[in-house]
Amino acid sequence: MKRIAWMSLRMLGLVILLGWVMTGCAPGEETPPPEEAVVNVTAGEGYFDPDVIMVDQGHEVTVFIANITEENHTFTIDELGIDVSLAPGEQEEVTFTATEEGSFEFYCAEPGHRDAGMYGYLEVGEAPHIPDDNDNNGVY
Ligand SMILES: [Cu+2]
Repeated sequence: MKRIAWMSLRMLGLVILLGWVMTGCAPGEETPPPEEAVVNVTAGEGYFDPDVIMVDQGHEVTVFIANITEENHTFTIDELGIDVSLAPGEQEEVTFTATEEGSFEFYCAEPGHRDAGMYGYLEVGEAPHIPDDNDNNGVY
């Protein structure tokens, strides 16, 4: 009895695995879910680190922004409608899909901060453009 249960459990596993492999490889079917890129950005006194973020087009990008200063900052990308406010010491995250190729400036919208150096660029490249973005969180 126990042996039968064990066998059927293994069969079930095999069926699930087979189904997964088949749906994963079937050509011409629905497109796979977007790949994800996670990026950590520090908002410092007069800078963002990193100041260049590279991701592949079509990827779902999550940016964690940590404000390590005593001031308010924002993480703003006009073209993508992103405008995240960060209180002193606060951490926020924003998720978006990089649908368009191109170079998008991100900056801090607090008066004078952009001029002081709080800006950088999100570079959305033609996929696949980074061989393995898991090694470095998509950041170069
Ligand atoms: Cu700022």
